[in-house]
Amino acid sequence: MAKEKILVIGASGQIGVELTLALRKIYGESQVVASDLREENNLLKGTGPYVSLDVMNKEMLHVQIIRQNVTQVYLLAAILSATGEKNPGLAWHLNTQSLLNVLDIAREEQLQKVYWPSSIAVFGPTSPQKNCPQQTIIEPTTVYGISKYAGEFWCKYYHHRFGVDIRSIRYPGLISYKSSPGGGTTDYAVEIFHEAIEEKKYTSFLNADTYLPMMYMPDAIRATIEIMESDAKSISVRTSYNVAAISFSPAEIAAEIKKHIPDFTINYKPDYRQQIAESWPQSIDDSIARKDWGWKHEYDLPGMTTDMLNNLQS
Ligand code: NAD
Ligand code: AKB
Repeated sequence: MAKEKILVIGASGQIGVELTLALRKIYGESQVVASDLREENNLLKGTGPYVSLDVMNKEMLHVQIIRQNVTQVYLLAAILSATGEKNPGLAWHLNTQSLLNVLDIAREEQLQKVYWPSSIAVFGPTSPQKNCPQQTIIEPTTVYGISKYAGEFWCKYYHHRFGVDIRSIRYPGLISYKSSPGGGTTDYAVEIFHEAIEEKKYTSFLNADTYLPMMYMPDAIRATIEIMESDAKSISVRTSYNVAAISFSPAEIAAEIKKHIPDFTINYKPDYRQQIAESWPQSIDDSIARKDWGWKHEYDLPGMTTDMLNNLQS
């Protein structure tokens, strides 16, 4: 069997950096090509091949996939919820056209597998707020959520119609220390750690009691690799899987940080992102991912907080 050759698109972003490094550990440095519109992230430098690539340029993308003998694509390029509301047309265009470009090429070149993430942003104010199930009322109110929901059905369509083996996870808000988040509503949960260490205070753009589903990056990377390595027969959801780990509010994470930094203080100045956060569920039911491919999170709020602070402080 030919060796896998992986192309990561959007590799300099919050997930891309850590996912590329994790994939290189598994498949070998030269087998994982990192690509992005922006410059190579410093953490990736010297760890494997990098190409500058605009996913919207389908011809160039196709050339790269053929030239590099790519067998799997991880598509991470997107505009996230908060930035999307500032330029809805651009967010829709990038988030949907990038996926269609990759799906078309995957069909034509018969790529072995494709990964594309969706988000809890597909859910809207009419979805259940607690333990939001896989299948429920889904009426997103952000352009980001609309683009992700449409994308999920393109994935299902290309799978059923053309046999493209595309797999997807609805990530919650992701918390990481290696690379910075890129314009989401859940970004406060990363910023708070940096400010706690540097300033010992933080002004949250979400209200104290705004609960959102979240996950620590090591769990998210493991979920991504586990779903991609699962037997195709175990993947019953070809739109995108709910996955969950922790749910907390700004007040709760601040209290957890305070256990490590006793003079840390938080205040609240909600902005336009409050409305986005309120449109999303507070917690997610991921029982189907747990049953189908054995998903299980490891980090809870205290474990994640300790690890974030230790890593940022060192
Ligand atoms: P990010 O904004 O940090 O990274 C996206 C990367 O894509 C950036 O490096 C950007 O330069 C690149 N990019 C943008 N336009 C491009 C183009 N035309 N061609 C090539 N590259 C381009 O985002 P992220 O947080 O790493 O998210 C990755 C994926 O995961 C996205 O689909 C996002 O919707 C999804 N997701 C992320 C989270 C989260 O909390 N980070 C949660 C749910 C879903
Ligand atoms: C965002 O806040 O936009 C992302 C997401 C949950 O998709 N972190």
